[in-house]
Amino acid sequence: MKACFMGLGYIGLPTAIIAARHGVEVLGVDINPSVVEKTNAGQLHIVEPGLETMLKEVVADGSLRAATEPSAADAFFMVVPTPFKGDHQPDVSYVESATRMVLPFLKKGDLYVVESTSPVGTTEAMAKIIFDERPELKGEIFIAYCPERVLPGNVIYELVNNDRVIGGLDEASTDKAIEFYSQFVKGTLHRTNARTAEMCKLTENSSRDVQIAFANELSMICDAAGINVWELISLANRHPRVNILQPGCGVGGHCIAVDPYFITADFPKESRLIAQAREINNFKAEYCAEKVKNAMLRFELDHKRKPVVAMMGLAFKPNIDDLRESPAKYITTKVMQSCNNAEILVVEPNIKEHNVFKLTPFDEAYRRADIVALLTAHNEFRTLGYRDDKVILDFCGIFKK
Ligand code: SAJ
Repeated sequence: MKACFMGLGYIGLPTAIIAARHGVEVLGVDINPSVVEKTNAGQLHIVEPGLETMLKEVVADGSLRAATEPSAADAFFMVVPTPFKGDHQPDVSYVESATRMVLPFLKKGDLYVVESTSPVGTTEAMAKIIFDERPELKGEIFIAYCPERVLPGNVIYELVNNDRVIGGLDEASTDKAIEFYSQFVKGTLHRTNARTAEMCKLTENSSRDVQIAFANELSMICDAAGINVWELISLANRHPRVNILQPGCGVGGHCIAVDPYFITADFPKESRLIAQAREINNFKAEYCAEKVKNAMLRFELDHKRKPVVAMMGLAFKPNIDDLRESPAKYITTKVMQSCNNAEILVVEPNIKEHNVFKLTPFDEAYRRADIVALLTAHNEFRTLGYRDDKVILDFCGIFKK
């Protein structure tokens, strides 16, 4: 069977590689020629442990090939970004343009799947585009929505082992999509309709966002009340039905900080909690920036000199090099903008060089700084000993102080 994956990013490329390893003849399509060139050369353009070896194998045995244009296949997968535009309105234009690219190649019996995180109704909207242009295909092709659930950094395992939700526009489409995914997914494939599957993806990430917002709100309450939030959460979690997540300096990444807006944009009156959670998590980053700035003013008043400040971590979560939507990066930028000539040392152990920030090794920054803002809980920072002679702002629970 031939499959065509539209989009060779963080999800499209790994899925294409895994499918190719399971006997599918795969064409990977990306509008970026350098991604296509690299992929055909067996070089991975994303960071994902273990994946490059697999890419080399499937390119070498001819089961995966990349191109900038699609061609005839038995199954087509839309795995392109869905960012937001304007005031957090979902932008499905990439899904639409990928759909228009495959339109001329669709034929009787083909499977068309949207994997991109999408607002409710997107699969139906794409079906309308397809049938408006190709009315003869009505009832002749299979259309489904099947979101991914993988955690970057653990993609190879999760792509194969996680359960998946598959929602067709009709029962036959769900069957056909399940038949495809069962070639390489060991997890259970749960059947539903397309709208429920779309909402399910948004629900999963919104659920996590709401839970993190609860932890972040607690951290601000505890700060005002003089209570150690880390101890508090660990004690509360001893209750058999309580499981509070960890506070941090905000929520980042391209999923959890984005997907809830796909619900709030379409259902503003009904999604007050989800919207509020987004606000709380965004506010937490502002709050942390203010904390650092206030500590700097206090230091200057007390010591009659400007402090040296270490901003520890730029990535959006521990032990990765991904800075997308990162609250740590946002806080660092805010502090630098108002630093009033104080020396700011920026630390990100997972990145060698950055085009905006001059990076300092983590141990050197920790040694030299008067004020240390711990923004991302990287493993390296856990090797540092707590120092009473510094002002330590432990936003991510390294020392749990
Ligand atoms: N975070 C906290 N406290 C916590 C846990 C996380 O502040 O207790 C923060 C992290 O620091 C980070 C943000 O939340 O800034 C998001 O990190 P994450 O590890 O929770 O999630 P992502 O964005 O890397 O991946 C999520 C996953 N979704 C869920 O766990 C419900 C993943 O399974 C999805 O496939 C992915 O989004 C996606 O692509 O949608």
